[in-house]
Amino acid sequence: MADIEQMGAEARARIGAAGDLAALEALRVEFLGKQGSVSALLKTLGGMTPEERQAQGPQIHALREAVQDALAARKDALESAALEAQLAAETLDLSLPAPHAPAGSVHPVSQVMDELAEIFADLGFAVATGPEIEDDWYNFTALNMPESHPARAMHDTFYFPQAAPKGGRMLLRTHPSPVQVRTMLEQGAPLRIIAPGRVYRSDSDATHTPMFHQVEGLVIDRDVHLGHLKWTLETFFKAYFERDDIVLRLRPSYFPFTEPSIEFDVGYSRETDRRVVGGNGDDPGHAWMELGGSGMVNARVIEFAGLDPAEWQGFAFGLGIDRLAMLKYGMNDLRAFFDGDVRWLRHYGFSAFDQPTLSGGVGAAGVGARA
Ligand code: FA5
Repeated sequence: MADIEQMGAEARARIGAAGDLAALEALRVEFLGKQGSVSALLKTLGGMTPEERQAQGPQIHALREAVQDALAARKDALESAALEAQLAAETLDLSLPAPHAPAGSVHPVSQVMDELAEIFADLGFAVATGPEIEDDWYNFTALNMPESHPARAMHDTFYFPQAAPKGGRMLLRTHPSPVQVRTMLEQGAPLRIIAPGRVYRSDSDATHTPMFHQVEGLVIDRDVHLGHLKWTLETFFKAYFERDDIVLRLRPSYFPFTEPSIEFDVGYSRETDRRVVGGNGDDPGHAWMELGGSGMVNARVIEFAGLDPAEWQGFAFGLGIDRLAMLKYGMNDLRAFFDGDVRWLRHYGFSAFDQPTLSGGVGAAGVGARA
């Protein structure tokens, strides 16, 4: 009995002195493990007479409990001491200012694309898309430009070596006009869509870059005429530039996929930056900038797209988005759009919170709140 009490006192003393959790675990194994000294005592109970067991059993069980309690208490004490030490070492001053986080900005081209989608959505146009790596057939043939058609040469096309499934070679689309054909084939008529996106041509100067952006528009319905096209373009430009005095100069032109075809220009100020001005581009200090091409969809294209031209007509237009951005926000050179210079982006970029809305004035928030 005295032995058991002494064992208990020694075990408690050693547990109380354990310096860390590893030492404590070693003591647990020493006392309570399979080969442990307290476990060995418990095993002796089996070989005792009932009287001996009655006398010694409670002490041996009490010893085991005392050792278990001492181990748990020491573990708690060691763990809270470790936590206190950690808290003392890791100070966090919540009154310090937040570290500088580099703020990104929305590229003007993305902003203008959102503005376009907002204005055309209000006129009932849905957004359609198509691949940038395009089949020769959709980019040219179905748009009434068979192989060896002279208009193909105007596009300075980037070709891939691979043959295209529908003939010719694969290419980087030179305009989003193939989306016209793809959408008519997929959805039939009537249709009212815009297709904004990247296009590619081997071309480079202050108003031409090898990759640029266009938005294609297409309306297919019964009884559509040139007046609808003119109204749509004028309504769009007034909403986009947010001024009612925009004058469009319409010039007869030629595109194989429209008949008749019209190119349109707006006046801009040549004296300061290239910014759109209302009124006549022929006024002193002003000039005209070509913004896009358009026309009534050629009957051949409607046939290629699987529709009956006797029943369905329509108009289409293609606008240079980069030039639209240039004229609204006053950039001088298109090439800087794609240099990735953060100083340019900081100056001309938009805050991600400037979502263009018609009710808020498309783009008006952007001008005042550049990132
Ligand atoms: C076309 O691409 C026709 N697909 C437009 C069209 C669509 C006509 C539907 C009729 C019906 P064009 O090659 O002119 O047309 O280009 C249209 C506009 O894209 C130009 O007016 C100009 O604003 C812009 N653009 C053309 N080339 C470049 C370039 N290299 N860099 C920047 N903008 C360009």
